[in-house]
This record gives sequence, structure tokens and C-alpha cells, in this order.
Amino acid sequence: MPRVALITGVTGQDGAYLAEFLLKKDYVVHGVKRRASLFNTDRIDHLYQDPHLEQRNFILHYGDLTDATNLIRIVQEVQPDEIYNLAAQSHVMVSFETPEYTANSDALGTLRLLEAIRILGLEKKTRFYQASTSELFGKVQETPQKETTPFYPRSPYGVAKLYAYWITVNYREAYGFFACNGILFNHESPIRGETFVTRKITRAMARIALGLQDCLFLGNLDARRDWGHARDFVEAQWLMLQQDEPEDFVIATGKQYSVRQMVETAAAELGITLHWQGEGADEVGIVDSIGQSHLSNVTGHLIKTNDQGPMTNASGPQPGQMIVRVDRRYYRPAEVDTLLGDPTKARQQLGWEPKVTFRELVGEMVRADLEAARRDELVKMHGYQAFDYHE
Ligand code: NDP
Ligand code: GDR
Repeated sequence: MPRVALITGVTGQDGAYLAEFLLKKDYVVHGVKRRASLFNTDRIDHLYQDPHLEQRNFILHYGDLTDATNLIRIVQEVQPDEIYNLAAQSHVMVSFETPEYTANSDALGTLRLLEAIRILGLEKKTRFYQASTSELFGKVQETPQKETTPFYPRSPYGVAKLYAYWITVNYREAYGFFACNGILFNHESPIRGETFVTRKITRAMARIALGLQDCLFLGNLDARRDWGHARDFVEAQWLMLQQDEPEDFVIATGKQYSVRQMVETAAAELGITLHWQGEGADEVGIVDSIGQSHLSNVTGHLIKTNDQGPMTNASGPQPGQMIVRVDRRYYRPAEVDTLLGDPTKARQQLGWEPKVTFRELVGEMVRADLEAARRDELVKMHGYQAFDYHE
């Protein structure tokens, strides 16, 4: 019999990678998606199976973490061997604007799922993964952060996830659940939500390179994060549920970069060298020079040669152009300045190692965003409307 997994948040970044990963391992995968007024399944459309097929191994259910009865019904129908609770209002800045909703979905949503397992008497059958986060460490009490580092969350999101972390531990200790917290540090990919800083940067840099956008506005350029690739990180989620005993694990790369370095790396992928001027909210990123890109299809855009040698393309960025500025609106009421994980336990017990380097991650994201920007450019050139999404 194939194993059955239920993924909440299947339409999100991790949900999409995890569903793909589990399907390759011959699981039957059930996913919970929310009702939305527009299609919200872009990230998993390649996995879609026609409901008229007799044998399906990828099945979606409408549901919401704020709706207990719905969760009980889905868990009862699916009878999962493993539940991956990935659903959450996952944006830290947005949690300051919607703190109650964030607590309802991220904290109480986790409780509702655990209760569904208990009410249905599935404690012995169903293993539970909780998407915990490095945001629990917040104002860090030691560096690097590991499983034993004290928590100090700095946002309504972090505080809601703190409840979810402890209720998962509590159900493990009180009722013998096989329940694990994966304390995952930031992980990104070409399908990362567009308003998280990495994707915001790679998307903007690609559009700036093609002359579709002039400038990128960011908040705190000094923030430092331990950024990995989502594809590597979902493997760790699965590994945790395959152990003999349920435990909590930090998943991280052990390397740290600033937002400013992220911008420089993305720009470099496109052959753009930047220098920085000013400080704090007055800091700006200015194009120094435009050279050869690693990406053959952008070089032609940025550089044209004539008899006198290379000259820059008029529609792309020019040396001296200000392409990055700070906007205080992106500053957070309470910031997490630095996060750096120590994944030693995961390496030793799960045999898990990150495979993708920071540079490779940024390269993959820039390439995907460049392709999307080129598609927009083509669509516009032929007189059709391309959507310009803004935050
Ligand atoms: P995303 O924001 O990409 O995806 C979140 C998913 O949750 C989406 O499918 C979203 O649906 C769904 N969702 C949101 N609210 C509800 C709700 N009330 N009921 C049901 N579904 C809901 O997040 P990621 O994939 O990046 O992250 C997955 C999980 O891991 C999250 O819990 C996040 O907090 C946590 N995490 C993420 C890290 C990261 O760096 N990515 C690091 C550490 C933890 P819709 O598509 O409709 O919006
Ligand atoms: P984070 O990710 O808050 O770490 O949460 P995000 O990419 O939003 O921010 C990282 C850092 O960059 C700074 N920053 C900006 N952030 C955004 N979004 N937009 C900006 O313009 C900008 N400028 C600077 C932020 O201040 C911050 O310091 C992510 C989410 O996926 C969580 O769900 C997850 O739990 C944690 O990672 C681990």
C-alpha cells in the first residue's frame, strides 16, 4: 500500500516542492487549498491530475486552518500516515498588520490539526510535521542558533509560531504523538513569494536589466539571513518523519549574507556591478559598470557593440543610474537583525546536508525571473497587456 500524506499549504512554495518530492517517492499526496477568487494553484499545476481519472495520487481539498470542522473532516477522509502542516500567514511584516488573523491561522491552526488527529484517534497512525521557524530565535540569544538556543520572537508571526512550536511538543509529550518541529531558516527558490526580500530582489534586478523597471525600493539592507534552497529543505521535512523517535531539528546552511550582499549577487548574475553611497535611509545603490553576464540571453540586451567597442543598451540601466533606494515603509516595527543556523544535529542524525550554495540559489532565481521579464517584454512589444504586480 502506498503511504498517504496530507499537506496543508500545498499551494505555497514549500507545499509545491514537498508534493513533488513525495509523489516521486510514490506517496499518495492530498493537499489543502484555500478558496480564492482567482486561481491560486500556479505552483502545483504541473502536478494536477484530472479528477475523472480512475487512479489519482494527487488530490486537492478545499480547506482553511481557521476552520476546525473542515480540518477534522479532511483528516477523517484522508486517514493520512503523515501530515505536513505548512499552511500559515507566513509574511513577517504582514503579521504586524494582521496579528489576530496570524495567530488564528498559525498558532490555533496548528492546535486544530493536532486536535483533529486526537479526536479521530489517529495518534498512533499519523505522524505530524510542524513548520517551525528561525523567527523563533528573533532577537538572538546566541550565535549560531541551534535546537537548544532560547527563543525570543520579534513579531506577531514569531509569537504565533512559538505557540505552534510548544503545542506540538506538548502533544508529543502528553499524548505520545509522533510530532516534530522543523526549525527552518529562510529558504528560497524561483517560486518564492514575490514579496519576500530575495524574490523581490531577483525579480526587480531582472526587470531593471531589461529596462522594464527603474529602481528597487528596499527596507533594512543590513539584515543578515542564512538562506538555503527550498528543494533541499523539504527533504529535511520528510527525513524528520522517517526517524525512529520524534525530535525537533534546526535546518540551515550555516552561512550568512546581508540583504545588501543579496542585491550585489543578483546584480552580478546580470553583469551589473554596483557601488553604495550614503547611510541608513539615504543609502542608494548605483550602477558602476555593466559587463558580461553569466546569462547569455541578457548580455545582448545590456551591451551592444559598435566600431568603438561595447556600449550600453539605452533601454537597460546606465552607469551612474540609481537602481536601489531605501524606503522606510519596509522597516519593521521590531526587526530580526541576524540569523545564522547550526545544522549539526540534522547532519549527524538525519544525514541531511544542503546541496545548493547561495550563489547557485541566486543564479537560479535570477534566471527564472529574467525569463519571466523577457516574456513580459515580448507580450508588451506585440501590443498585449502584461501584468505589473506591485506590493
Ligand atoms: P508560503 O507563504 O509560500 O505558503 C503558505 C501556504 O499556506 C500557502 O499555500 C497558503 O495558501 C497557505 N495558507 C495561508 N493561510 C492559510 C489558512 N488560513 N488556511 C489554509 N492555508 C493557508 O510559505 P512557505 O511555503 O515559504 O512556507 C511554508 C511554511 O513554512 C509556513 O508555515 C512558513 O511560516 C514556514 N516557514 C517558512 C520558511 C521559509 O523561509 N520559506 C522558513 C521557516 C518556516 P495561498 O496560496 O492560498 O496563500
Ligand atoms: P523573513 O523574510 O522576515 O526573514 O521571513 P523576508 O524575506 O521578508 O525578510 C528578510 C529580511 O530582509 C529585510 N528586508 C526586506 N524584507 C522584505 N520582505 N521586503 C523588503 O523590501 C525588505 N528590505 C529589507 C527584512 O527586514 C528582513 O530582515 C521569512 C518568511 O518565509 C517566514 O515565514 C519564515 O519563518 C522566515 O523567513 C524564516
